[in-house]
Amino acid sequence: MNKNLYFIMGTADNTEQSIEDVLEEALSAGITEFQLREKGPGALTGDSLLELAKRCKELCARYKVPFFINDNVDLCIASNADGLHIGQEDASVREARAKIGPHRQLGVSVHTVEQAIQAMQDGADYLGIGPVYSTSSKADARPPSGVSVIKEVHALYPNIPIVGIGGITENNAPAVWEAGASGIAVISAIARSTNRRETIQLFKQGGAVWS
Ligand code: 3NM
Repeated sequence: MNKNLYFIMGTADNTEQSIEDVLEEALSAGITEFQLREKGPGALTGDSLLELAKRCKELCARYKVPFFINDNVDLCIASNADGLHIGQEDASVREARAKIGPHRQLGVSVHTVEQAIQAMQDGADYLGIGPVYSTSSKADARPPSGVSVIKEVHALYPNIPIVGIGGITENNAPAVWEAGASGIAVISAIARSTNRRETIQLFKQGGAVWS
């Protein structure tokens, strides 16, 4: 991953538009990863969730953008997703790696340097570090830690791909790049944008080190 704009969305993140409509617009505007994160009010389950995941996978494939599933190993495999993202409270990293196989990407949310080292040892391909800023998109989010953990992990392991997450907008994104992140993950700034194409362009222009 290198200067990536990683969009995350579920049904609860925009009650006015379908995920497919938002996703298609975001894909055509230049996001580089998509993660389906189906949590909270109105979250789909069972077959309707699987059907949604398959439609998202197809859309992403059309744009050659990797499709990730949040916290659901079975759905990841059933929808033929390109990757899985798990948190500290979800399945163990080793177990998840064993189930999804060596070719799918595995992302793990970490909050400390120790967790970062452990996740990489256990088979993570990239780390999600946050919340950088305060967020209303995650019910059980921790207090924001700014960019300090990103800086710390990046200084110790400059080659580990880090994705900053939590309250990141096109305006505060530059500090996250400067801290050493190779990607920025965003829910509300894109899902709730009233001018999605412009928002995505601003994200892409805003990182001085964007390539
Ligand atoms: N994980 P928004 S913060 C899904 O800190 C998620 O691990 C976080 O949404 C973490 O861009 C977060 O709207 C929510 O703030 C990100």
